[in-house]
Amino acid sequence: MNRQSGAGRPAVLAIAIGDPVRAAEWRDAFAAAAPDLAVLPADEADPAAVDFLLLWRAPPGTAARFPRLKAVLSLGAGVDAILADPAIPAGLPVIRMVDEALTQGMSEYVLWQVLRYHRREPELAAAQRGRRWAPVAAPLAGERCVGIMGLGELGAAAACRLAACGFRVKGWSRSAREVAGIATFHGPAQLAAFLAGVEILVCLLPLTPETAGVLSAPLFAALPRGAFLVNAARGEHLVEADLLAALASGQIAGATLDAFRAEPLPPDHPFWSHPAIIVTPHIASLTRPASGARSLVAEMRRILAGDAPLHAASRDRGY
Ligand code: NDP
Ligand code: OXD
Repeated sequence: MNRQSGAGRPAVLAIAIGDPVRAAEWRDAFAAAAPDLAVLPADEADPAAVDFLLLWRAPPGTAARFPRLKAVLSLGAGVDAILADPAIPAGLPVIRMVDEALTQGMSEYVLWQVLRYHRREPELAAAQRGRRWAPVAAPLAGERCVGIMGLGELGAAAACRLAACGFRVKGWSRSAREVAGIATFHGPAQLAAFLAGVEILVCLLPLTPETAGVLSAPLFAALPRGAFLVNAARGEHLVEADLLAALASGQIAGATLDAFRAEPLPPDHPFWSHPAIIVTPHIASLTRPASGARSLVAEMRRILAGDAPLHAASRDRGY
């Protein structure tokens, strides 16, 4: 770390990740990124000696067990679960995962799914299943309008990747944003203008009280008939019954879903077998331990040096 905790000893990071294999990978990655940082599993640490806590899918109340934390670090970009913990101390910084590899992975996932729908893969796949030779013409990218909800770290990069491929891209955020080559909209008042003409809609919003349930019947109705949906954000953004109804009516022609209200998606959930739904198991972009640990070590160094972290979530905004 090159820095002491302030108590004349190396800084201590405790890891609270449910999956033990993943926890061990992260421990190794932090040891490589900061050999002078003491890293240990949260349940083996002396709570009063822990400076930083890495959290992923830990039970509520976990952070409150450590009285001297300087910050909580999130293994994921989304901090909704951490901020929803009623026991998390009010002024404690919560650091989001912002990492180039995570961003690149998400842009690749979005590009993959957008190209599937753009090139009419569902129709081609159905034709193949029926042994039908059924040529379909796809428009060129410049004739296709893609909308990205959320123009943050992930959404803005995905939007730029799509624009670089020639798509017409619109983006929607909470506050006004300028992104080169993207038509930008913000706030509830501009949502309808954003959605108009969007043939493939990608959700990369954080989960907050304002965004929960945003992917619902009124939003689907504001898209052109036969639009496609890609939700790589959170399951709670989607009103599941509204999607099923929109698919049944043809208002939505297909959906790719990566995040779900219940994960793992229960075996009897209708999404698994729906012919117009692609399910991926929350893999749109996985945080890679090596680069993720480097990003978080940089944040810990800033905090130990008395500087403001770059990627602290805002408690007021909820993301
Ligand atoms: P950021 O915080 O960087 O960006 C969030 C964007 O959403 C910002 O542009 C923000 O607007 C916008 N936004 C927030 N609230 C609203 C609102 N009420 N109305 C309109 N726009 C809003 O987040 P990231 O890009 O890093 O991550 C986004 C989400 O992606 C994460 O929260 C997580 O849920 C999901 N994710 C999913 C993964 C997966 O594998 N499926 C992997 C990683 C993340 P503004 O610019 O004005 O602040
Ligand atoms: C997430 C992540 O927030 O995996 O979903 O980073």
